[in-house]
Amino acid sequence: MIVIINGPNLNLLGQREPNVYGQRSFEDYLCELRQRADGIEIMYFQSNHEGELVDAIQKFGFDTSVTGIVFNPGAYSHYSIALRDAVAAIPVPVVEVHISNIAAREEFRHHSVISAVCRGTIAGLGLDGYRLAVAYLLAPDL
Ligand code: CA2
Repeated sequence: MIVIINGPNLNLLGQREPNVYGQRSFEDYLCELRQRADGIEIMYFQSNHEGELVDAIQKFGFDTSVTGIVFNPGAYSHYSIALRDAVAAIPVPVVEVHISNIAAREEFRHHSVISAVCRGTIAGLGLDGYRLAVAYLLAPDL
């Protein structure tokens, strides 16, 4: 199983700021991703609350049936040491995804405190970043 975890405000995808985040809701995108995943189960969790995200990282991160976690921590990327510590504590590999190119945006978005404890980071490729992260986690040695 692959788990996708989205952080704060990502429930608003498709409703606001289409110039930055696109016009598609995550649920709509997830439907297509699941169809393309060819029988691989993709679990989805979104929360606007830091502690709930820590709980989810711990829950899925110690679950032996989880192959990998795709994590978009949203704005928490830039300052949540609690989420960084949670990711650092788990054995399941985590790929960080950002829909927008955070390096090309405001200075405060340039640094993610989560990146260093992730297997890798994909940023700026829109929702396609999630598909690429799932593909990597399913075949990291290819
Ligand atoms: O680019 C990304 O994926 C971000 O993680 C998105 C976060 C932002 O704080 C990070 O710097 C980069 C914000 C998500 C907000 O999503 C919205 C979607 C639609 C309308 C309003 C917000």
